[in-house]
Amino acid sequence: ELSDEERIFNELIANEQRIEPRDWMPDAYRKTLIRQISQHAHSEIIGMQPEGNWITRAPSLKRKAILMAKVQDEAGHGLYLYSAAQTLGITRDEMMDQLISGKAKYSSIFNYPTPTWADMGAIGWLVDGAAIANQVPLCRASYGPYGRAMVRVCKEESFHQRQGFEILLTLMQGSEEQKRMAQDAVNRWYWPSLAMFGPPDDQSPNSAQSMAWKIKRFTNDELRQRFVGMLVPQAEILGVTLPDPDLKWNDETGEYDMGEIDWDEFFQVLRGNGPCNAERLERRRTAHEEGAWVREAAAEYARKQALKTKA
Ligand code: FAQ
Repeated sequence: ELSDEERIFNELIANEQRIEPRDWMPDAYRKTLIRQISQHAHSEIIGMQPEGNWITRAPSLKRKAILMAKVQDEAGHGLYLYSAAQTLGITRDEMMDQLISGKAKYSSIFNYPTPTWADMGAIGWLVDGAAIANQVPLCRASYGPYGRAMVRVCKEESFHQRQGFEILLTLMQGSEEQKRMAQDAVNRWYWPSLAMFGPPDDQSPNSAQSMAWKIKRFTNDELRQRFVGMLVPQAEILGVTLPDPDLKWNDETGEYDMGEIDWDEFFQVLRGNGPCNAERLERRRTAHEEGAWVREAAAEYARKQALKTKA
């Protein structure tokens, strides 16, 4: 026998309506949203580091201004998403503790290094491209604050994706050395960007329930497939090669066949053993410690303001 609350919840989901913070929801729904939204927020915040690495070395004032704006957008997305997660009853402090203690997950992709300027192009094109493919359907997520956050985030990611594409296009029209640098960055980011969509469907424990709740609208493999379909014509325009010798159009399935992702590598990165996991966490911890005085000052200011309004 379903309770009235459960019946109302199920009807809202069935009718494509939204669950809002004060609505009743199953504990497991709340938990999975806190998990996904907080991981997503952490990804945005950690995701500032690989590109932050190039702000001081961008090749021109214009490139520097664009890169700074992009990295600031990522901070904004993170804060926006932390706020959405807070509507579910977790505090910012709890999430921050989970992140800096190394307990929380964030996207595997941000544990790879950015040795060259072309990496800024490859991140925008491939990483933001994958983020858009994954997040456009999340604009219809059943939880209101998350879906609405995604609308704005996706608009900004589209700009990010184009700026990355344009960096690569400029390099591909440059010297032989610049072309080599662009191709090398694409070679390094291609496979990790495909892994961003998560494990294959038969190894994705959360997908079925999240789809039933209409948080996720497509499976990991469906979105990955769609992403590859978007990349192929864009790679042709750029003149870069996608580093998958098995990538080939299949007339029967109407999709691209592709090579096998290195899932061992993916799970190693999730366990903390990627090339930059330790560095990313260490940097985040230091930034948190260095920011302590800002939090203290803000709290003190708020305390004094509250006293003033009382007086
Ligand atoms: N990395 O059962 P599933 C960005 C975990 S874009 C690390 O399939 P689910 C923008 C997963 O959490 C990147 N962990 O899980 C940007 C789960 O672990 P748990 C962020 C991963 O949730 C661009 C376990 O594996 N985007 O930041 C990954 O149904 C450029 C089993 O997996 C989002 O977070 C991974 N790649 O599907 C910023 C999008 N994949 O929690 C800066 C929202 C899976 O059970 C620069 N999230 N795992 O311990 C989602 O759409 C979903 O959470 C998926 C995973 C699709 C990522």
